[in-house]
Amino acid sequence: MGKILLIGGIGAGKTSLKQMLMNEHVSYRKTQMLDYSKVFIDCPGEYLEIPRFYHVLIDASHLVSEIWALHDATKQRTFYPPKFAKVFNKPIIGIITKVDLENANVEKAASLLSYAGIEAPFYSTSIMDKEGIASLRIRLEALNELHNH
Ligand SMILES: Nc1nc2c(ncn2[C@@H]2O[C@H](COP(=O)(O)OP(=O)(O)O)[C@@H](O)[C@H]2O)c(=O)[nH]1
Ligand SMILES: [Mg+2]
Repeated sequence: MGKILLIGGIGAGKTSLKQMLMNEHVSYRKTQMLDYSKVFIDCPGEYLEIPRFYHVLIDASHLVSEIWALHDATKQRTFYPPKFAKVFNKPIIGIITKVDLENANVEKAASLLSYAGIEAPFYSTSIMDKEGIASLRIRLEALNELHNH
């Protein structure tokens, strides 16, 4: 099973994106604990924001085939430490969320993801107008195809 670990700060849009991709009803509910669904491991944002929880993310990364690192396009600062991507021994892709919002700054978000050691190109997404959702769904299907053989 090609599982995916979702990481990102509180409110970055991890649960919304997961719900949209899993065709779940998108509703706002803060994640209280690791949510092991079939495909995604969805962690509370605190695990990225509070360094003493980093080990939980690192442990969870051993269970997945890739990591999706989210950054909210409206946030001018990042919780990712420099080169954070390098602590994981798994492929990691960058996803810029909330690009529909007026104050979204995609270039700034891209530079913050690069600072975290994540390589471009990044996916720009919105759950409001569904930008980037089809590309991510294709990636998800390809990953599952690969790991189910
Ligand atoms: N405008 C807009 N709001 C979003 C988007 N994605 C998530 N949100 C909102 O951002 C808030 C936090 O989302 P959530 O998925 O709970 O973030 P999480 O803490 O990373 O799981 C919620 O109010 C969502 O409705 C998006 O693409 N566009
Ligand atoms: Mg959540």
